[in-house]
Amino acid sequence: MPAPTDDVLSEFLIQGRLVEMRQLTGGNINESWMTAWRDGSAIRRYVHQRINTTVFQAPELLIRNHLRIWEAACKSPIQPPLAIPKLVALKAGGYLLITASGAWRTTEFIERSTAIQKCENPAQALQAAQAFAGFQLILNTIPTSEIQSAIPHFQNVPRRLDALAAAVEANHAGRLNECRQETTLLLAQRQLAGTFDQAVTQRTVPERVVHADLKINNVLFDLETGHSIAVIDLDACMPGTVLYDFGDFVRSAGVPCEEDETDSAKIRLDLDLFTALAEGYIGRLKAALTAGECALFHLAPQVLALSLASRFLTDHLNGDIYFRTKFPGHNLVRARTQIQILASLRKVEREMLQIVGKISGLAV
Ligand code: GN1
Ligand code: MG
Repeated sequence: MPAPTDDVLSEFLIQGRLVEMRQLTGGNINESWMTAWRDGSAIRRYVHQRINTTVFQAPELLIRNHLRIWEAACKSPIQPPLAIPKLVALKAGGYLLITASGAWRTTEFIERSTAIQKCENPAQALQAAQAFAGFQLILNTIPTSEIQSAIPHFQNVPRRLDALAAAVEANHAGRLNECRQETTLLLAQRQLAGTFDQAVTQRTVPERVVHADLKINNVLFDLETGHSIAVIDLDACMPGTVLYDFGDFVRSAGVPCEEDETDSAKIRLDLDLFTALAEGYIGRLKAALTAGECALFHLAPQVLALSLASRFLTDHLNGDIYFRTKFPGHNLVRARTQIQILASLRKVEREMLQIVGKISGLAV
């Protein structure tokens, strides 16, 4: 889809002359561009996003949630302070621009920052985890009734298996034969899939507002010090469980490879990275966590690997209609990587339980 044109950019309250524009290619759902504007001697940068309205059917909800979280972040006493993207207003008021070229939103770029695609070492993992925990401390101040999920049932893993079963049944793109083994394996994981829902229903795990996209590339690091300074991509913030977030974080940041890695030697959980992730996240949040949450953190990454594997495979079977793909069969490659992550997590389940037990103070 085309880049934002002048008639889109000129609707936002941005001063100066456009001097640079480049596409940011990291996301699987929305499309993003960064621009730089010269205003006298100052250069200011912005991020413009075309919101995927097939996925986010009520984009105004994203703005409402963002503003509520912004308010909570401004009031938060956490130290060191954590930045989140600041929305840029429209000249006509409001923050969401609907045009023939899409639903547009602009945020200020967080200067002197950089994102990473995978964790290089435990120190980086610890930094990222502390930032996500800090963000959770901010979210903990927002009642769940004040944030509305932009994607219904997003964290419901059993429904992800139902969607996979339906995709198998329909075999829309005629691809079932190449992935029968994977679908059978995933569809057999009903019990694991129900882990969170069961705990929430039994009230051993509370519902909180959570980020729901705790990938390593959603933390920004200070270019000079390497300290984590910001959390970005608030689109999936919704009521849910921190188990979902921690699971997503570990399955992405604890396995030091890309999401479409094919070299099986690289697709395994690194326990040193895991220890740092758990120390930074669970360690910092400890006082706010319940025993029910602490008892399931070691299983959460398995649930998330299962969920994402099912989502990628479903999309492959449906003909790649949800996640952006870079080559034919991309979603199948991604699904296989998550399946291997799931197997790797199973092998070290006991070690993970012990590490979490030590950090949370919960006897194992
Ligand atoms: C999508 O677009 P991105 O990278 O922020 C997806 C997440 C997945 C992730 C996998 C709204 O996030 O749930 O975990 O891809 N976001 C949505 O890389 O579905
Ligand atoms: Mg995202």
